[in-house]
Amino acid sequence: MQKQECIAMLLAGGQGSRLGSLTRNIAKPAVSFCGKYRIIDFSLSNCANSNIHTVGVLTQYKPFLLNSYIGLGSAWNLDNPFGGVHILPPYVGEHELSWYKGTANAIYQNLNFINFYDPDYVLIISGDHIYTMNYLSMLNYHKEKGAEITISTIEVPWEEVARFGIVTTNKDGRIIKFTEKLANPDSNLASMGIYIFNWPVLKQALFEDALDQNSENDFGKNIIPKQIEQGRKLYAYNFQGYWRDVGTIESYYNANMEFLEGEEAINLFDPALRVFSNEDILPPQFIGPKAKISNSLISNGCVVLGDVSYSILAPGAYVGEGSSVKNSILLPHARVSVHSKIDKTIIGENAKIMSYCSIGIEKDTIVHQAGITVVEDHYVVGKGSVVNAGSNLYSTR
Ligand code: ADQ
Ligand code: ADP
Repeated sequence: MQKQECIAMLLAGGQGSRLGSLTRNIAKPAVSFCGKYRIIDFSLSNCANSNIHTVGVLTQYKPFLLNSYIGLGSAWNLDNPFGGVHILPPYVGEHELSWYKGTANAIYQNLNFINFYDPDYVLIISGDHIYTMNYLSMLNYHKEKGAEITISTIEVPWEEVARFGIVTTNKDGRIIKFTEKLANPDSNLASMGIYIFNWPVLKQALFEDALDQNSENDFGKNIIPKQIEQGRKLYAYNFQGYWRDVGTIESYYNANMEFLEGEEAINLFDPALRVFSNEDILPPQFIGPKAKISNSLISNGCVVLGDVSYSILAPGAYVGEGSSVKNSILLPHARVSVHSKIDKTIIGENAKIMSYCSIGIEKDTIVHQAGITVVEDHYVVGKGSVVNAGSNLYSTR
């Protein structure tokens, strides 16, 4: 074993209940994103691109697909003799039969893992963010500032501040105040939930937190505010670039669609910050003789016989003859049969829309069907659901 300067702990255990039926039976980080990727690809690729070769992935909710997807980490170049990707399921000990409580508890239960590598720094990241970042730039900043803890931050629109931890800094970038998900904070500089800790500082903070009966064992709610209170040196690393927390259907839909706009989202062609994925090997996409496709991402294994515009098709998706798909996202192996019209819809993995359906198009009878939810003005067809032939679904909102 080679001593590592910095190892990463990737939090991938959240249920993602706000993604509703898309996370039925799978953890949020394993949800398909932007065609050929899954959400966790971005964080794992960032580790590889930052030369962080040891990554502990903390799982909890429905980890099966996530575990098999990550495998040995070869897809992200993270399989190596001196570190690698390690899946860390919740500890079930003799006296303790508990799942991870908060994010801090998840790391606390794996202190032995970190001890084994005895790093100087621990990078804590999350499995449900879409961004490319070289963590070494953040680590350099952490060292330059002589920080004990560095939090990566980004300015978010004022309407969204309540979804985030918000920091206030002095002129030097030192964090003087941190509030977690408050309705009216006094800044819009949000924590990205990405932290670098000096390892001894993290260890001590987690031990103290574990002894505190009133703590929810959460980084945002407990650990960070407590460290500021204790006078620790916390700095904000102001990240410049694209970053999205895709925790809700709206943010998930919008982030996907941003990849069709080109300029604003991530440059997926950047050789220094490549995004890797462990996509199944599938045949080349087949575009039929009558198909019309514009402004869309079409992945391997797709068959398009109808019309597709402003949409993203994940591997193995199918659009039958006479059907049209607009402003929509088809997740892996989703199927739209013949003569159906689909607009502003997310179709979950393996879900099927039978023939002569209309979703989100005409204002007509509203058919309620199991497996379909309406979020804002988008339809979500749950993973594995079937929409019967001839159904007409339209939101009156
Ligand atoms: P949230 O995004 O609400 O806020 P949280 O629910 O704590 O954060 O989840 C963070 C990550 O940890 C997610 O990837 C989740 O899947 C995972 N996770 C949650 N509980 C876990 C557990 N017990 N075991 C393993 N993994 C777990 C946080 C910060 C805010 C910040 C936002 C930015 O608290 O301050 O602004 O992230 O998105
Ligand atoms: P699938 O093979 O995908 O199950 P079919 O091609 O057998 O579907 O179509 C069957 C259903 O499609 C019928 O029950 C009917 O509701 C609907 N359907 C068929 N033709 C029409 C049409 N011209 N207009 C509207 N709905 C139709």
